[in-house]
Amino acid sequence: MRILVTGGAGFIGSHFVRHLLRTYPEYAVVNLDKLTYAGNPANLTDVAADPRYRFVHGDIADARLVHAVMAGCDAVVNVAAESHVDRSIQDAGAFLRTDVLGTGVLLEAARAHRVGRYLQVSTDEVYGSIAQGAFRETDPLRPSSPYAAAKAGGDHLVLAYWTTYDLPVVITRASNTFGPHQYPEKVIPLFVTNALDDRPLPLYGDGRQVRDWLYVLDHVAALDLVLHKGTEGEVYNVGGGHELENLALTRRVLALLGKPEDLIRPVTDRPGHDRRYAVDTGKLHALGWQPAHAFGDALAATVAWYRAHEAWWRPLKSGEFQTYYAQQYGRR
Ligand code: NAD
Ligand code: TDX
Repeated sequence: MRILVTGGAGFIGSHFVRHLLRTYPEYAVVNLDKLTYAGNPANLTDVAADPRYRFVHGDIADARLVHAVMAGCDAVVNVAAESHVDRSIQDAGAFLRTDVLGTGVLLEAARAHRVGRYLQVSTDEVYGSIAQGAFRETDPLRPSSPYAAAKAGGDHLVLAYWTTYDLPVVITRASNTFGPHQYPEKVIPLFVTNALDDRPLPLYGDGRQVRDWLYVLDHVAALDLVLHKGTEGEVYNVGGGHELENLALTRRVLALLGKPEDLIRPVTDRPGHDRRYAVDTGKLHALGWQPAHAFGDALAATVAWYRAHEAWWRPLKSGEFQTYYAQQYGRR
């Protein structure tokens, strides 16, 4: 089995590539990644020399390249995306190109090459905010941010290729994911690395927004299960089952680091900020998945990883990141 994984140099993609190579000795994995600011070959140095692994530097929106790379692949897992909500609010262009157009290019190539399975890695953000209860896979999509809208566009295209062409697709919609190798713009790695430097933690609005936290190894186990056992044309929610307000999360991070709570700096809220995400994961549970990592242990392990891997994250917080950070937080 040869699997094309896109975005395999990013956070979730690199964990998924490693998981596939470790779990299935007979599999070959091709990783197509553009190496944007979020793509980092250092995330996969441990598998780089594996003869079953091949890295291709390129763009999923480049149709000619995608057709060449997909030839001979049995399955495609599209993990590649522009993934950060705040950047999509600053400038949505790259989000439309990668998350919508790039998905369309992959689907066309998958159809042409008759791949046996196409997995679209999506997000719970496509449903929008929910005050009570949890979204089911059949609920309408009401994305709030340009990022979420672009991901919803990708999801609609994927399902249209199932309806129109019988392309054997599956979709996962996962909740907020955390763990080692997450780019330090997302809230957990940003707050951990700021706190390690005794810098303020910019908490948006009243800090009472709720996210459902999912450990990255549980997320990739869900991708594995849906890739192999999911029903064609179906969507599967993935949720950690651990809801937490941002303020409570921030306090836990500071406690794990032994840092004072006066590092918390309330700042102007994110425009269109979704109050709460929650997904019903009954369908995936019925397929045989449960989160295997307790939230408290996984958060402690993640904080410890960032503490021990300064050489990984410190270079990422210089250069382009400084410009982004000043634009995002400078006036707040
Ligand atoms: P990330 O930003 O860490 O990684 C994205 C990767 O995609 C990078 O390696 C980047 O170089 C690559 N990429 C971007 N544009 C590309 C293009 N045009 N062509 C080829 N490669 C390109 O993202 P992540 O947090 O690992 O998220 C991965 C996927 O999971 C995304 O589709 C995201 O929507 C989804 N997701 C993420 C979370 C989360 O909490 N991080 C939760 C649910 C779903
Ligand atoms: O500086 C910050 N201050 C703050 O209060 C940042 C970066 C975030 N936050 C808040 C906003 C959210 O309520 O923390 C929460 C989490 O923020 P992010 O880490 O930016 O994640 P979110 O916007 O919830 O989206 C994430 O989960 C779903 C991922 O970035 C998406 O890729 C995924 O689809």
